[in-house]
Amino acid sequence: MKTESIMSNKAFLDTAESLKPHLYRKTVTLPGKAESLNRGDEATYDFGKHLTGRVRLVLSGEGHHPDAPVWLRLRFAERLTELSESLEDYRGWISTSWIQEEELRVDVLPAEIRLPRRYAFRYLRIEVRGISSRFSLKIREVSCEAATSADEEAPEKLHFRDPLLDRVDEVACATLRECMQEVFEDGPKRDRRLWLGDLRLQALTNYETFRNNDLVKRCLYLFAGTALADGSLPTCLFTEPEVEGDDQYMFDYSLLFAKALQDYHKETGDRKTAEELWPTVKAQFAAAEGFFGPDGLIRVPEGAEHWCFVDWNLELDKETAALGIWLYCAEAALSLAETAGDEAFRRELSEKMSARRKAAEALFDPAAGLFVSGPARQISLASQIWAVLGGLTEDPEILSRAASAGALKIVSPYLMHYELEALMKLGRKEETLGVIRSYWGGMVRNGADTFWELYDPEDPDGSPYGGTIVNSYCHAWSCTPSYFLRRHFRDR
Ligand code: RAM
Repeated sequence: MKTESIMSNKAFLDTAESLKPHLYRKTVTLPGKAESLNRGDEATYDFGKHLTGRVRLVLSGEGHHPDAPVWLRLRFAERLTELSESLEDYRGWISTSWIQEEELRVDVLPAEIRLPRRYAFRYLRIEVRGISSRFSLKIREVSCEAATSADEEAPEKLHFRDPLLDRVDEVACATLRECMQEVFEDGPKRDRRLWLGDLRLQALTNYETFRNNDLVKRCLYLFAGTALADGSLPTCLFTEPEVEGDDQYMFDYSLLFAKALQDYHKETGDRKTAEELWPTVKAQFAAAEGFFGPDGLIRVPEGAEHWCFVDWNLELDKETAALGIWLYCAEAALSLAETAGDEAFRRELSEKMSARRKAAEALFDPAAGLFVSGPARQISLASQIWAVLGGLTEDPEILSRAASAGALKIVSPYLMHYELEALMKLGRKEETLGVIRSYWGGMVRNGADTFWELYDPEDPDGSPYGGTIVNSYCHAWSCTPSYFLRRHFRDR
């Protein structure tokens, strides 16, 4: 087997570096407003669409020669509602430094100021916190040089018969475009980095839209290049000042590397990459073994907190979903093993799959007709979705039965994607479309021009981080309606 000699992390990272994308840049300029601003005044600029880029302000003074600095507070927001919250009131556990807010003192006017950071926003509010009473501030111009590695010409505009689907597709494409930077970022506001689970969904949608397949390849090599000593992959990675994997591992994200690689191989036919990264796939299956008990079922490791993601519903028991994810990714690994000519691994894995499918029968509650999870035998939508995708059931009614039984709900568009995959697998095409209309359409009705990190229709402003001000409202794992619509529903 020619690929068994594992390439070094350095060689993987060199390949990733050679695939660094070109960034397309476009400047959007807004003229200043007529009014001049005094202490306590503010002006809000609406750029009309979500932008990711660098901001420039052109300022001047009016009246007496400026005899004191101007003290400004700038707030950037993806949604207008963020401007009604304040940094001081945020009590959540995520760093407040994510909040896109700056204070600035300008000593000399007129001035042209280029802000040093990159922002993700549609709205900019400028507030004058301090200025001498002898002059006023005039904002002459605000502009943003927006950047993306997505070629905007690439996705042809689709025309659905239903205008809501048109809008959902447009917003989904905008979401992905904004997250396509030097890597597939999860969100350009937060966390601005490459996450494995997000990558798989971004790549899928990219194949139907911008088709920057080298960016997918780059991200796959970045992960392979940041593997830990035991070969397992970090759940996310940083690229600045240099590439470094995070120290966190998650069972599901690590395994989804196999699925992302299989998708990429299917899409591009790039066999060399599939072969070079095959040992990385195997290492994820080796790492996953530690989570199985002798009965072939998953056991949450003692004291483990973030061992597996699945969804942001904090009450979720993840054991059954994790088993489904393992089976789903194992299916992908079987096909990659064939490509890599690794017959021994293929045989061993397929035996394990049969045994674990058998073991999973213990997770089925025949009275409820549903899968349960964990010691409390929790019934969740997540467990049913992954039971379907893991091949544990083909029951076309299972998801609707779970919903009627009051199963624990989904809160992230990430898991909603897998619900759509499950519905499609069960042949429920109309319901898939129905969910796109109601769930992603729901965000559109709430004014989204990019799709959000979290959306719970019963609680649109909910956040697992203790405050919406740190939520990301342009989050790539939310972009997959364009994948479904463009692949399966072009005739609607
Ligand atoms: C958040 C980010 C990211 C996601 C992880 C699990 O921190 O939103 O997109 O993959 O959670």
